[in-house]
This record gives sequence, structure tokens and C-alpha cells, in this order.
Amino acid sequence: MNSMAANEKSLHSRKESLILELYKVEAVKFGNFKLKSGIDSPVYFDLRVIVSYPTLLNEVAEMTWEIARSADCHFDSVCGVPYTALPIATCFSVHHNVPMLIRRKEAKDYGTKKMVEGHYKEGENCLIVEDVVTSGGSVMETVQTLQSISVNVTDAIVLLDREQGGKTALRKKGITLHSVCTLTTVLEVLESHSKLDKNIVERTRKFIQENRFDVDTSTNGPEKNVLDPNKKTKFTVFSYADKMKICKNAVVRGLYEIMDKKKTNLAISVDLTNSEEILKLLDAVGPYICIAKTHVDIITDFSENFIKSLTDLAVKHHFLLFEDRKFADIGNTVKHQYERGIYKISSWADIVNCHPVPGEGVIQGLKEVGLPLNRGCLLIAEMSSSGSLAKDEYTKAVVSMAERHKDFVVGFICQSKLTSDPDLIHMMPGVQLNAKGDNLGQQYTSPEDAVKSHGADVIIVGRGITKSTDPVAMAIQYQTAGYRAYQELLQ
Ligand code: 5BU
Repeated sequence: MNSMAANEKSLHSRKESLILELYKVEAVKFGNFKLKSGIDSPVYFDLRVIVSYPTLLNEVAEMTWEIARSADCHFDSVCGVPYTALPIATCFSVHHNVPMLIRRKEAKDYGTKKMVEGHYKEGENCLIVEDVVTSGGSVMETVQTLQSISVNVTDAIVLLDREQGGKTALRKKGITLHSVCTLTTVLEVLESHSKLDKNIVERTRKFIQENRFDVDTSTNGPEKNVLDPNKKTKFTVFSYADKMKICKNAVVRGLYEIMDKKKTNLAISVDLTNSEEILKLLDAVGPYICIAKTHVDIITDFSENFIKSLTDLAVKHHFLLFEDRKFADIGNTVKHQYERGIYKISSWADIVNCHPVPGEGVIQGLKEVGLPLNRGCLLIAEMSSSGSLAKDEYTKAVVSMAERHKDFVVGFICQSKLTSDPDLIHMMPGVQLNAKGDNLGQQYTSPEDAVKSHGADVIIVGRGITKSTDPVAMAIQYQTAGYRAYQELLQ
């Protein structure tokens, strides 16, 4: 046997021992598990436990090193995806004298915006280390942070690839994913050592096939969740970048692209009554927002020129226009309200909304005008105001309505996460950092709670910014708080 073959054999037997050891410490479990996404899974991985077994942790790091070497990866530094992979990356770094970088989960403070700890040189190559890959979303987050400081990433190594599409997704982004073992290998090894019976193996194989992230994304995604405080329901959370790939509706795809590029989930509700003031404010906060929400019928000096300048600003700063018209009449009337009158809303607003209280006719009427123009409509499923009647059965019926009109309905104005269907976006008004409400029934939630507990994809902020003495600084503060909450949700 030549030395290469001997090496391969020893790598193979080390892999086998490693899998058996992971199984022994219950880092890999089989049975019936409710994943965070709400899906029932026959397999569960919890690699966090390996810190309690130093020899095992060391072997995981050594295997990662072996795979990097055999794949001929070139790197100047190593970075673990926080948090589970951090100890693996640390062992890797210390034992092989490879400098390590640590990616912070959130910027230290806005002033320095430091996302990466450690010394690095622009243009250096960093190897990513991760414990488990499902969709590739977490690896990609770390890659993007490193790229934002001009550190290159070409390769990532994962201890366990669940084979649910992460490798393909990363390849599309120019990252080669190498794995110490795949779920298939885990099944083979455990079956051959009589740790699993045939039924479990078959069930697990079937589960993986049916829950591939790159094949059927409507039912699966990264196993993160939003806990609806009222319904105690768990939902899947997708990154903006993933939703850009998944969403069928062009308006929302475009919106997620903006959110991803500009790192913002902030919509400003620019409820001012003077057109010049609106334009001035939007020009100033434009870089920090993904949407400008208007109430054109409160503007005292409305003109066609205003619309021209508004749409120019939307192009200049790359944000969408959402006219908060809240249509609520029979189909025939809303059709005219949308298209005609002095505001000609359909000619410039990317998104509008409606109260579905009249029944599906309101959607059908708006759709006749909006669909040929590639516009999108949000259904008001819940309101932020106290005593709102839009709740319970009404809200449920609104969700079903949205599902029946997904060609035009792109999501909801709501106060809670209503569905994990990535085609339907959740936008939440009633968001402010410091106030509890106003004296006319408005109720406020913080940006962090809006995103993390109420499942808002987009936070809508009006007076929190417009009434501030420094609206730009405030917009940055809301942008930072909202985006940070989204990043934390994805971890
Ligand atoms: P505020 O200044 O952040 O309170 O403004 C909120 C905006 O969102 C304002 O334009 C409202 O008309 C709009 N809104 C809301 O506050 N609550 C709702 O449930 C809906 C819209 Br629907």
C-alpha cells in the first residue's frame, strides 16, 4: 500500500471513529424531533456539546485541518462561524499556527462598526469553519462580513453537511464547501456498526430528500424561528439573500435585494404635509431606508412634479415607494382610486395596501390595475392601534386570502408573524425606540421586538424619525437596531 492510500485509509477510519464518538455523546441523535422550523425530523444535531469532550473537540479540529490540507485550500487565517464553530476554529488555529479572526455577531458600536476582531491584511484569504451546514445561510453571513472588510473567502469547511442544498447555494456564491462528513456517511457508519436499524436509516434518507433547501424551499429553510407571542407558533426564518432566490414575486425579490445590499429593513413613514419637506427628508435618509411610505392625500401642495422628484429619489437612493392608501371599497371603486384621480397612485407606487374587509373583490379590483404594472399589494391583517378589530378569525381569513392571490398580494401589514411562506412579507408599523404610544390610540414596539418577537421583515417608523431634531441620526439608529435584530435572529 503506498503512503497516499494508507493516509486515505487512516482518514477513513478516523472519520468512522469520530462519527461513533459523536453519536455516543449525543451530538447526533435519532428519533422524533421537532425542529425549530416546526418540522418533525428523524435526526437532530447538537454539536454544542463537544466542548465538554476536549479529546473529541480536538479530533474534530484535526479532521477539519486534514480536510483543508487534502483539498489543497490556501488560506492565511481561519474564522469560525459563531458560536458553535468558534472552539473548533480556535483549536485549528492554535495547533497549526494559523491566525484566527473572530466575527462579531453585532457591531461593537455604531461609531466604529467593528464586525471582525483580530489583525488582518486587505486581500488575505480566510478559511471558514462551521459545525453543521443546512442552507449555507450562516456561512454566507460570515463570508459577507469578511468580504466587507476586504478579506477574501474561497473555501469553507464543515464538520457535518446535512446535504440539504447548502453546498450548491454556497457554490453559486463562489464558495467551495468541504465537509468532514455528510449525513449519508453518518448513516452508513452507524448502520454498519448496528447503531441504527434499517427503518431509521430509510426514514432519515427520505427526510433529507424531501427537505432539500435547493429543491423545495417553500417548506423548509434554515432552522431558526420566530416565536409568535400570542400563538406560540414557530416559524422558519430566511435570510434576505435566500429570499431573493426563493421569492416568486418580483417586487418583493427586488425589495430583499435592496435590504441585503443596503443592510436595512427600515421603511420610513414620511407623514409630512409639505412636498418640499418630504423630498428633503427622503434625500437625507435615503441611504438608510429600503422603503419610503407615503400618505399622498395629506400633502397640501401635491403636484405631478412632486411625484417626479419622489421617483427620482427612489432611483437615486435605491428604495421602493409604498403608498399607504388603505383601499377598502368594492373592486370597481378601488380600481379607479388606484389608477385615477389626481394622485394616479398606480403610476408611481411600487406597493399599496388594502383592508380586505370588503372581500376578495377589493384585491381583484386593485389587481386589474396593478398586476400589468408589476406592482405589489399588502393586506392589512392586523393594526397597531389599540382596540383594532383586525384580529383572530379576521386575521386568519386575511392570510388565506393572501395565499389565493400571491400573484399580486406580496404580504401583510401586521403585528405578528402570520406565515413562514417566504413569498409573503411582513411589514410592521407602530415602531418606536422610546415611546409606548400616542394619545390617539397608536401603540409602539421597539425595533428589536418588532423583528425578533413579532416577526417583522420590515419595520415602519414615522414620527420616531420625522419628529426628531436629527432625523438622519435617528434613521441610522433605527436602521442599525432593525438590521442587528435581523442578524441576531439568523444566528
Ligand atoms: P408613527 O409616526 O410611527 O406612529 O407612524 C406610523 C405610520 O404607519 C402612519 O403613517 C400610520 O398611518 C401607519 N400605520 C400604523 O401606524 N398602524 C397600522 O396598523 C397601519 C398603518 Br395599517
